[in-house]
Amino acid sequence: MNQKHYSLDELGWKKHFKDQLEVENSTELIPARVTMTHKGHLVVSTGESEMLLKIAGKGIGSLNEQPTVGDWLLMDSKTMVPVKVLERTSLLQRMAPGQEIKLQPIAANIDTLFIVSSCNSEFNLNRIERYISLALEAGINFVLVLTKEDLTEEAQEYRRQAEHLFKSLQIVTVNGKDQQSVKCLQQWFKPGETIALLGSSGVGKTTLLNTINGTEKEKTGSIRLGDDKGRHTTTTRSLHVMESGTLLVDVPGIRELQLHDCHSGINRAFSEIVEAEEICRFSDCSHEREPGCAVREALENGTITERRLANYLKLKEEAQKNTSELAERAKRKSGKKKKYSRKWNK
Ligand SMILES: Nc1nc2c(ncn2[C@@H]2O[C@H](COP(=O)(O)OP(=O)(O)OP(=O)(O)O)[C@@H](O)[C@H]2O)c(=O)[nH]1
Ligand SMILES: [Mg+2]
Ligand SMILES: [Zn+2]
Repeated sequence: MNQKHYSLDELGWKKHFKDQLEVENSTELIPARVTMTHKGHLVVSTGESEMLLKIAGKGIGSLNEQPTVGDWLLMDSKTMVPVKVLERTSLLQRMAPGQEIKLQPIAANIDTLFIVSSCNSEFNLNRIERYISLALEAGINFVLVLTKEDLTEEAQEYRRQAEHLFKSLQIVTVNGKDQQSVKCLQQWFKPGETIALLGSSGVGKTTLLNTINGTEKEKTGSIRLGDDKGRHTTTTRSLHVMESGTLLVDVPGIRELQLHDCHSGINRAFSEIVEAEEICRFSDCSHEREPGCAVREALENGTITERRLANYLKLKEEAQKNTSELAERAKRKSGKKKKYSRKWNK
């Protein structure tokens, strides 16, 4: 963030958070928003000043949640130690990449998600459906932003393909490097509202931020020739106040967006399949060969596509597997705790 001073409202302080502070009924607590997270530390802003907080071991002190960019914290006004993460209006999270089975918060208190994808070989319908499911699960507004329209003659073809992904999906095609071109995004810019930019590395998230901001402040990086893959240029999650009063969150490119506990999001993202499933005669139907299966029928008459059905089944299975593995892990952990406390109580 820049050095300017902001009011709490300008940082996105809303009634939902004010109400929680009132319940605390303490003049010793002051709110601050997480404006940056990086390995080992995070930065919070009270509007008046910014502070760097170290994350020791698993988290910060005894906080009730692992804070992420966009979160509101209550700080002890004397020690400036965070004592609480306020309940969020929304949370975008995924399975953490790597071996360990755990969740990773991506960004909190987001009002609108810009799903950023490019008009090149990065464009992938299955992947966009993941982001749509995530936004629907989080209960937030979402827009598909297709960048690099200036590098292809086919931008409208990309848009046309994406239109079928969700009823009345909001889609814009832009040249993220051009100020005139990104003006179409202004319709979602509202003071105090927070927008997150999410997508693969190299799609131009930081470029969009810089162009909207009118500065080249944040580092961008070229993509590889041949496969259009980015180089993971951005390594921090950061929140920026735009001139319009909107707050933009830029995050590192996402390699893999593994979903968990996303049942309602997936169902809403694939409603035509769920509708066919509901009228299917067989409660345990695999929708593969069963004669009279309503899903097969919908495939034949074109209401459902093979691609969407396959992606729907894949996402559902993945989300279920991740949810049960997380539950299993939590059970194991609480079992261990009980064992220790029993030992100590002897
Ligand atoms: N021609 C053109 N180039 C673009 C556009 N958007 C981004 N680029 C270029 O694409 C490359 C990647 O852009 P970045 O903004 O660094 O991408 P990013 O999504 O932030 O990538 P990570 O930080 O790695 O996640 C840079 O060379 C940009 O100049 C666009 O709309 N048109
Ligand atoms: Mg970036
Ligand atoms: Zn069936």
